[in-house]
Parts: sequence; structure tokens; C-alpha cells
Amino acid sequence: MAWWHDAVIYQVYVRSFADSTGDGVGDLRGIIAKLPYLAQLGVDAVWLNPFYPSPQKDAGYDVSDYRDVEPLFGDLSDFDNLMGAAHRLGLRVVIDLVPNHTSSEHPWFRAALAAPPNSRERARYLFRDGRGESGELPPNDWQSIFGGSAWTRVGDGQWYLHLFAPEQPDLDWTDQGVVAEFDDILRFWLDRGVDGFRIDVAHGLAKDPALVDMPDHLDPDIPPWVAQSRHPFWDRDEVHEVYRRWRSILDSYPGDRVTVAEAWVYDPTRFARYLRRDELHTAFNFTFLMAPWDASALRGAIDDTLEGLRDVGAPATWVLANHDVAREVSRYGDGAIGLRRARAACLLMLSLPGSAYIYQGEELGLEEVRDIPPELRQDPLYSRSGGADPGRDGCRVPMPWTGDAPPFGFSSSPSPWLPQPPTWAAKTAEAQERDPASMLSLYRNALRIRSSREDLRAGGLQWLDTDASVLAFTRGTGFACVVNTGPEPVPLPAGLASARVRLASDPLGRGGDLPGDTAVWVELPA
Ligand code: TEU
Repeated sequence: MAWWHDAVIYQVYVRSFADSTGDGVGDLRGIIAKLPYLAQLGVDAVWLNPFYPSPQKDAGYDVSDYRDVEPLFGDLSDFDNLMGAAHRLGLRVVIDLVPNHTSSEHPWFRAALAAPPNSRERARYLFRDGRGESGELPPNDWQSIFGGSAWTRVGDGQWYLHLFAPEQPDLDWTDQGVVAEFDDILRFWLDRGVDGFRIDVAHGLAKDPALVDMPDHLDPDIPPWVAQSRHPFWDRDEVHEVYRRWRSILDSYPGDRVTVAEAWVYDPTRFARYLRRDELHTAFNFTFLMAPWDASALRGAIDDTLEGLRDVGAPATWVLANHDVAREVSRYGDGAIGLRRARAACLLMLSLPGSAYIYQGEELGLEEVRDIPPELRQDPLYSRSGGADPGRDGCRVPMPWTGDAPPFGFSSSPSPWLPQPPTWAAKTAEAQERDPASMLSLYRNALRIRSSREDLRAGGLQWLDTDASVLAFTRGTGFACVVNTGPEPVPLPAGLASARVRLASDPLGRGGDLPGDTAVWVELPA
């Protein structure tokens, strides 16, 4: 079985992991210095958020050169050193590919602005004439995910499409030059030894050729970045051609290279289409991430996921957090209760069949930082929504490594690009390393057990009968996980009473009861 079927992949948010230069922004050399920490944590691979040259209008998801490293983060030789150091420690490296849009500073977009309407240069993007008497209205009513119209007008009166910020013009994937360019970008990084790609906005590359207005059948309550059926730009059938093409490129390389799609597609059948045998290997499972802390919602998300993937044979992925969503400690209720639930969720996630993702700081139990001063907030989602949406800076605050005051060893600069809360003194990696009851110790122990047990990685999942507020399942014949999402203690399910406890997210009650918001891993007698 290829490594990615059961891998645990750690997401490194490059800007916020470790700063080696003292400019307050994380960088590749900073990551190299912390690779031993990741090896000791026990993960199999890292995924790096975009580190390419970029004006940083959307934290690097606005790429101006797909074949180099942003000077803030280092250079190509730092990248090669990072690859070498990671591989020596047995860690694979997955990088982020941003194919839906470029930066407005990309040479292609500059050339498009300099060229006239209907030129070869404009054909790589979606330039159109406007509506209204003199073209003063946007070509259609699409809204940007970050707020406002998805169209911006240029000097000669034409408009261009940007599903995200105006500094992120969408590429036209019907243009063969665009297709060929990305083939070449994939090869550039595969030749440098990368183990795979995370595909940004994988459900967005194809647009309705007529660029029709938003149809009436769409549900306004569904978040704007989530696919719905017959949508003019999400999850259209044409995207699959791109992925078949990329799969054949990856397959032509030695070793097991992997793709993971960022596809906000909740319909399990539509989702599975990205993972057909000649398309992408894996995709983030956002159904699990979005589920509330509730046994039946979580069980529903798990069943739908496993059921949806059965026919395509792709492994499931499990994700609790990333750089776009509020941290799970906060989503699950903040404070002591949020942390307690996040600890239980860790054991749940790491005992489900498939691969799992850990977002940096999740293993430290970091919470969402809500009090970032407005003038320091960087996310375009905040500014473009006029502050109505707090944006995603709160989950992107730099890592606390050591010491008892900010910047907690992240940087030698006293003011990292986002400020860290002083209360993180108790959450540093250094403080948690010494504490066997810490979140970090829980993640380390769980990952150690997971890697030592074949049944946890490859065994089937079987649900056990339990109370409505409890999730209980076996993996193979020798292992079980029980999660109590309710507030009251419950006895372990019949049949598990004589089992040996391997790990618990919090201490069990007297008589072996499972307290509220607690999970336990048990070994079953042979
Ligand atoms: O995100 C795609 C996306 O649509 C959502 O993640 C959305 O931006 C977010 O949930 C709103 O709250 C990807 C990247 O992960 C994100 O960081 C980028 O901003 C976006 O693409 C544009 O490249």
C-alpha cells in the first residue's frame, strides 16, 4: 500500500512556523531547524503552504512566479536543503499548487493588461466586455468569495474575473497555453523531488462557458465557496480532464507521488469523482471538519465519507483544522471545554481509517486568537468584508516554541507579523514537552501507538452499539476507540469492560467510566 493511504501529514503554514532571519516572518530555514521536532512528533509528511514569489495579497495564494521561492522565505537552494533534510529524517514533502488564479503581478497578467481586448495575452484569463449601455456594469452577477463583485474593470473598459481578491485573476483553463504551463510547473517540482501537491480550489478551475448569472436554484444559505449542483463555477465536469492529465504526469515519475485536492464538495458522490483511479489520489474531507461536537453528526460524517469512497478505492482523509478555519478548540466551545473536546477529537481522528492532517499548533491545543487589533489584521476576507467577517488571521498566529513571553522563540524580532497572546506561555512546545498530560504528549503518544499498530492503519471499522452521545468502533479485531461527546460519564460498551486502556484523552472515572468529552483507545483481549 502506498504511504499516503494511512499517512499523517503535518501542515506547515510557512509564514508562521519559525523565523530564521529576524524579520518577523517564518521561512524555509526556520522550517529546516524544526524538522527534528516534526520527526519526533511522529508524522509522516509535511505540507507546505505556498512559498513562491508573491505580493502576499492573500498570504502567498497570489503567485507571481511558480518556479521560485519568495525572498521573504528563502531561495531555491533553501528549498533543496529542506527537501534533503526532510527526506533524511524520513519525512515526505507535499507542496501547494495554486492553479485557479495567478497574482495580478504575474508576467502573464501584466502582459494581458498591456495587450488589447481579444488578444492572445488576454485569452489566458477571463476578460469580457461589461453590460449596460457603455459596458459600465460587470459581465455577470458573480460575487467574490472575499466579498464584492468578482469582476474588476481595467483601463480600456474590459472586466476580468477574480473569484477571490482582485489581485488574484482567474486563469482560463480552456486555454491550451495555461494547460501546458501547469504540466511544466508540475514537472519542475517533481524533478526537484517533491512527494506531492495540495491542489488549491480544485473544484473551481472550470467555469460555465457562457458565464451565466447565478441561477435561482442555488441555496443562499450554503457558504459561497462550497459546491452545489449545476453551479456556474464550482465542481463542473470539465475540471476532471485536468486531473486525468496531471495523474498521468505524476504516474510517469518514480516513487509514490500524491495529490490532495482542496475541494469543497459535500455531495459524497460528486466528491468521489475527484478520486477516480485515473484522477487525484486524495482530497480533504471537510464534512468531518465542519461537523459539530456531537456523536450523531460525527458518525454521519464518518459514514458518508467511507461510504462515498467505497467504489473509487481512495483512502479517506480526516482534517480538524487548517489555515482557513477557526481552530477546533474554539469551534468546540473554547476554554477548558473546547480543549477537552479537541483532545478527544484527536483520538477520534487518529483512529479512523485513512490518512489524517494536523495543522501546526493543533498539537499544542492553540485556540483561535480573536483580539488581533484591526490595524494588524492581514486577511483580505477581513478588509473586503468591511470587517463583517473577522477573517482567518486568528488561526495563523505564529507558533509559540519556547520561553515565557512573546515572541516565544518564533523569531528574534520582538514583533512577529501577527502578535501572539501572552497566555501562550503555558502552551509553548517547550512547556508541553515536559508535561506528560499536555496536548503535545497526547499527540505524540497517539502517533506512536498508531504507527506501531497495523490494525489501526489498515483494519476495517466496525461500529459498536452505544448511547446516542457516544461513538464506539473497533479497528480490526484487537483495537477499539470510544468517544463520549456528552456531558455525563458513561460506562464503556459491554464487551470492552475487560479491555486494556492504551491511551485516554483525559483520566477515566472511578470504575473505568468514560467521563464527558473524553475518548479512549483500548486493546481487546485476543
Ligand atoms: O481556499 C479556498 C476557499 O474557498 C476557502 O478556503 C475560503 O477561502 C475560506 O474558507 C473562507 O473562509 C484556498 C486557500 O486555502 C485559501 O487560503 C486561499 O485564500 C484561497 O484558496 C484562494 O487561493
